[in-house]
Amino acid sequence: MATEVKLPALGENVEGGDVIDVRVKPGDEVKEGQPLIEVEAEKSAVEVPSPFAGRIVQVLVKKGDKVGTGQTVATIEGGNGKPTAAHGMAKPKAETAKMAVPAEDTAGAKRHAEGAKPQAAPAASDGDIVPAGPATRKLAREWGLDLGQVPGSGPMGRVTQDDVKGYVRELASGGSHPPAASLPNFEQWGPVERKPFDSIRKKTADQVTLAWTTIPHVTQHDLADISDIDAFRKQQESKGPKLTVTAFVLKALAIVLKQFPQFNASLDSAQGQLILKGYYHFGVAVDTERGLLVPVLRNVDKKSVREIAKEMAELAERARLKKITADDMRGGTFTVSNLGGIGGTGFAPIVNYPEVAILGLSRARLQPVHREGQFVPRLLLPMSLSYDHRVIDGADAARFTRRLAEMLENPLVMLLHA
Ligand code: CAO
Repeated sequence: MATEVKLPALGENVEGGDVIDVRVKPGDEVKEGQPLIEVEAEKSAVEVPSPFAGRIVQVLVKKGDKVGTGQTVATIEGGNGKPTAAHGMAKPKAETAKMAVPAEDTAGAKRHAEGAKPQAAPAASDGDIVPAGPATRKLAREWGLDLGQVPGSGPMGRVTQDDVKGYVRELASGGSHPPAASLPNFEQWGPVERKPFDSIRKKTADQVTLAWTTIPHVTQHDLADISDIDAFRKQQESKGPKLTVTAFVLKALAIVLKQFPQFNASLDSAQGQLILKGYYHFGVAVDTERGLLVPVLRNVDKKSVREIAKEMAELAERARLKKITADDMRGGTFTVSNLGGIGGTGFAPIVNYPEVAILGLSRARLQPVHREGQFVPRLLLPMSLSYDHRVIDGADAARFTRRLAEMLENPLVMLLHA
């Protein structure tokens, strides 16, 4: 018999939200904890996971629908309608086979930013199964946390990703988060406008806070002479999709990352492992009207510069037309942020957690370079590599940016690499 999956309470005084993504269709086999739909409520996205493994019988909502708390969103058969023990639900009831896991940390960050005391159940004691979803467990493992120490704010003390992230921030700030300083009444000095902090802004805020509080950052700067690449780009202008600076950098990066695999990695501190990834999927920061989005270009190492340029332009266009999906922004191994179209001489980007390095590009400028006894004008591209110092040493970062610069200075060398 099929079991109904209902929309759980999404937060205090939140009666429902808008369906922004439907991840399954009838007939799909789903695993316990696998997201079924994504709902935006109070401008933050919430994934509604499958309460148990089974087969989807019906999906009763579609993208754009408004759904209320308690409304049936799907029916599933199999799994006895009960979450398994591995899922961490202690004493499941029929009603508790409905749960939501925040896709990204928003409530936790907000709670801490506001300096309010978390409304959380006490941490589980030794021997208890800590109720938490697979994504939360993974997050805790990545940080080397004992989930039992994290107070859970969900139903029946369930630990959410928010709780884990909030707990990490609290540890990072020395154990007790200082209350946010109260703001003065700005209106006393003149007119002000109060605008809501929208969901993309909130997600960006959470992501950068997470990265900044978790990763010890260092930034390495270097310059790459891209005069020859620029001349070639211009020469190719009439022959198909525009070859951009970003496309050449992405291509060179895929080669250099194979030589420096620790930069294409994630740190699993719980397992004491560095996870070296054998695929090269690069996030590219795109400036959109709605704010920063980072779609991922996949298998860059297997693509030509022309293909990369074309795909990059399509991805950026989709991002700007609001056609990008959550999946388009997942699975990146390294990120590039090119602010050179706007200007600047250098900046220190924040690593896109759980990656370990990010490359920032600033505006390439003609500069005098001393060569064979005279100064010649060359186009120099400023590169700023921020990296996780737990994983990467400064000397390797300097070698990495130098190798990348050499690759861009002698683009023919790229032909020698697979
Ligand atoms: N140096 C000099 N000129 C550059 C350059 C650089 N590093 N990067 C781009 N340009 C030039 C381009 O050649 C283009 O000039 P022409 O039209 O004369 O050829 C112009 O600047 C605009 O380029 P672009 O921005 O479209 O370049 P792109 O296709 O290489 O970049 C993208 C695509 C998506 C990276 C870019 O549009 C973008 O959104 N950048 C902003 C990223 C961002 O917001 N980062 C911050 C994240 S952290 O807060």
